[in-house]
Amino acid sequence: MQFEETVMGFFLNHQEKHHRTYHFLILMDALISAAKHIEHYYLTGTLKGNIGLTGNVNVHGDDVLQMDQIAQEITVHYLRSSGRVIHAISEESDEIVPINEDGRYFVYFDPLDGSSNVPHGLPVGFMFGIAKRNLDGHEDYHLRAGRDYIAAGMFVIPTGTFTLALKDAGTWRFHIDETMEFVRPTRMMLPENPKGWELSFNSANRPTYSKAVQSWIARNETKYAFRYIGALAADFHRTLSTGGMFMYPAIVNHPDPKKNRPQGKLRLMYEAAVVSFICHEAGGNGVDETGSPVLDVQPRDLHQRSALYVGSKPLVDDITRSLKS
Ligand code: FDP
Repeated sequence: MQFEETVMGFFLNHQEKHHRTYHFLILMDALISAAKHIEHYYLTGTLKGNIGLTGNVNVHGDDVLQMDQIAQEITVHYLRSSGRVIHAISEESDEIVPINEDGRYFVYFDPLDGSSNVPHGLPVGFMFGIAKRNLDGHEDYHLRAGRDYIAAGMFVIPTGTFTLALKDAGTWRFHIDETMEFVRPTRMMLPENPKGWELSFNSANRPTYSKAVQSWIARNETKYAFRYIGALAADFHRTLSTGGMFMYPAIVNHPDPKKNRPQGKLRLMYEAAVVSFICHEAGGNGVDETGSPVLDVQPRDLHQRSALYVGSKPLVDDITRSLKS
């Protein structure tokens, strides 16, 4: 028989090796429990009729699905019962979510990202970033740049995969086994050989991108395969395995100017910074529309948006030159 190392075994070893506290383990246990719970609801959602619309619209103007609400409720429940989280910032909540005054961590999350896949039962993401409360000083600010995160991760639901990056300790991927444990930590590094690299972006939006981005695509599109699932965690999961670049550029040339999104579409704190952090720990890079590292962007509001170019360094560096020119 073959036995695999479990995610908890991995964390215990990691914490011991780095002389860290057990608080982070408790938080990770809460996030993993939430992900398993969401995965269960997602898998059974079609049967139970849980995947339709609630009739509400969220802070971003998106229709709220029943699954969004279920995933939010589950995540807040587990974060609260962990006792380790002071505040959470969620895609599903307009305001900051107070969790536990004595908590040590800020958690930024999107419990069900990629909602257009939900009615089809196709992959969605549960994405999170974690920053530590400043326990020694007076400043306890939740608007943290990605560079300040201590960890970031994404579950691709319902595929049973979990990718986690730990600050200065690499990016790791886990798979769920027959007992519903995440097991077999596998170190992820973006492949250096460009042969299998892929590009991922919503090609229908192409005419709406800046001229610089449109010409970059025209110069590069025949060199790489093109893949787009339409859920950031699922698309970026591929990018990380195969190498290449995922992008969601700013929309600046829409025929209906009201539909332009010069700030980009993705949310900075629980989408763009999460995948940029994961990518950075796997040897890659992530930049915004100005070509600046996403991890350096200081958020000014909870639901700030960002354009995103993330993946293998040579490609991100190349598009950065175009963005800056
Ligand atoms: P969605 O709007 O379906 O929730 O930011 C959310 C997100 O999905 C990402 O997961 C995904 O990468 C992107 O938006 C998809 O947007 P398009 O439908 O415009 O391609």
